[in-house]
Amino acid sequence: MKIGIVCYPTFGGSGVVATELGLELSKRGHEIHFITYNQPVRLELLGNNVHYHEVNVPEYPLFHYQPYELALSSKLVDMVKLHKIEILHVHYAIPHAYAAYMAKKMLIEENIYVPIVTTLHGTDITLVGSHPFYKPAVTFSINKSDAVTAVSQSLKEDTLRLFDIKNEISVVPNFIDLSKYNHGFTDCQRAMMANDDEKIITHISNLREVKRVQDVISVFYNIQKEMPAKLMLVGEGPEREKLECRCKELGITDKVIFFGKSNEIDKILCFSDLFLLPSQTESFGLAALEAMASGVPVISSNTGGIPEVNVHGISGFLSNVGNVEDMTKNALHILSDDDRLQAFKSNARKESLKYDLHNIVPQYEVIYEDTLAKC
Ligand code: GMT
Repeated sequence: MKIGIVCYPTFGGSGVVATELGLELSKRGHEIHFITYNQPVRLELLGNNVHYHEVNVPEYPLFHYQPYELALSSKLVDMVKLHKIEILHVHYAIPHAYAAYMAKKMLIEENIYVPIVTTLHGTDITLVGSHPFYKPAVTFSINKSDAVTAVSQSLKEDTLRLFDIKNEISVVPNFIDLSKYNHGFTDCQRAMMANDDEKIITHISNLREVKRVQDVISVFYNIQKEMPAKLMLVGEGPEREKLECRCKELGITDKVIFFGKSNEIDKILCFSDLFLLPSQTESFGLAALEAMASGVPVISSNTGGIPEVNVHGISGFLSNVGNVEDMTKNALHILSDDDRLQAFKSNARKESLKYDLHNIVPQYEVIYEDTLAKC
């Protein structure tokens, strides 16, 4: 199949999933066209089957807001015609599903029919999409998609609760390429980060308020009072300055490493002992799955789709949002006994196996085939 993929090319989970999906589909013989405003961060290899088409939005002083949707839908029309793209798969409803629908309508005028598969990722539904300013357009574009998928059962339920949806929503969970998380200890650079007796705690996110990174700092502060430990914070975002100030106030600056954005999270996870994800809302928690694939147990909140990924008492523990005391108790329970830590590490890796891309990507292929067959 010739598949056009629209996504955010940034470090966010939706862009990562879309990129990994495209790369795997290309290995399975499909011709993939990424259509977005920058080369996706994990798109390192452009082979014969993988193409990237940049959407340009020329600045014009009359426009207070530059019309990205318009530029994207025009680009989609051009690329569908030029490369004979058969299906468009858009990740994150806003504004991608809307722009794809406009492209589809323009193409119908030229007797070209290209169906749209929309994948909902989380904040496009729970935070941004349900805002009254966007809600009618999001409802419309979900209902006009030829197929709709959500990355967790929880996100599907949220979508049905928050919007008036007439379309069927299939749950296709996020996935990872487990082979990338299979490091032997030879690849690990633990010694550069911490002493042998120090436990390494990690958090990876875009450091936005919804991630509750202040809770990460609080849990870590409690842990390091009980045992030697270091905190690795990976990612960039609006909360960073506040977090640095908080670490200073608590006197733990020398124990907290801010990595910024990283393309090598597997290398950081491979020397981690525990992963913290105390988010306010989380449709899936791809970062938690990436940690588990590296054999890192997860202490998380029990919000949204996280309980579908992190299994309480097996791959880690779940607590109510904001319950720092419970998260601390659970973290210390895992970290304070080496045999127990090893058992949780091995369970975390085992639980991640069901999300291997070889199990999940074929589910998208079936959706594409069914959608094309219906046209
Ligand atoms: O907030 C983020 O983590 C970024 C956001 C995105 O769209 O890139 O992530 C959402 O999609 C990810 C991939 O499907 C999910 O793993 C995240 O849980 C989801 N984030 C939220 O729901 C807050």
